[in-house]
Amino acid sequence: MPRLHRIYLTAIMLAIFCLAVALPAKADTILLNDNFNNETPSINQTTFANFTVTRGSVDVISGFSGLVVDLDGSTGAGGRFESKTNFSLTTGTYILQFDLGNPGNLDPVTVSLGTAYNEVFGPSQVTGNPTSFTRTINVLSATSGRLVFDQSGGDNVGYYLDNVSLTMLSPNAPPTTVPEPTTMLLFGTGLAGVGAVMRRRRNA
Ligand SMILES: [Ca+2]
Ligand SMILES: [Ca+2]
Ligand SMILES: [Ca+2]
Repeated sequence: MPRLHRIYLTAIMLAIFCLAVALPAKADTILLNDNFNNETPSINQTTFANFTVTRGSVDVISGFSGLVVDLDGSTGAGGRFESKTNFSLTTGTYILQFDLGNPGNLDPVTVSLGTAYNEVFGPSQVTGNPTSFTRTINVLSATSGRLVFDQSGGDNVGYYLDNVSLTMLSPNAPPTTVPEPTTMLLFGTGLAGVGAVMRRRRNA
């Protein structure tokens, strides 16, 4: 193989290797995934696989995707719907997803995950049936917390909750990962090598 081609090939291989190092394999951890379809339909339901009702009441009813949870039950007091698990949140990135449907409810619901996340959803956010939400939560120092859906009001009409999931991304997964400076340096060296070969070829 001519020397020029060998240098060119080496530079390309180096660049590919550096890219592979900068993008490690993903291994996400699903902490919670619940579509409520195995619950028992009932007004003022108190028994759930993954949640407890710690204030007011909620209903389990047929909704847009099998069974859903009406966050304002039938007792005139909006529900506080809290995960049984007190999640241990190590430093990293978490993805929270859930669907909210709006059957004409005007009262906001507060969604929280310990001190790591807190957001209020009202009628201007929950417009469809269902409206899907995805939130990226960056935990900067280790903490713990339960996932809570706290429905205000007490007119027996709340948001419909469904398809709740919480996933911890692998420690090195995008979008928070910044490649190590040494990796970027190697990658840069590889590109510089390719550039030098290209220039030499042009000048030949
Ligand atoms: Ca469902
Ligand atoms: Ca209700
Ligand atoms: Ca309401």
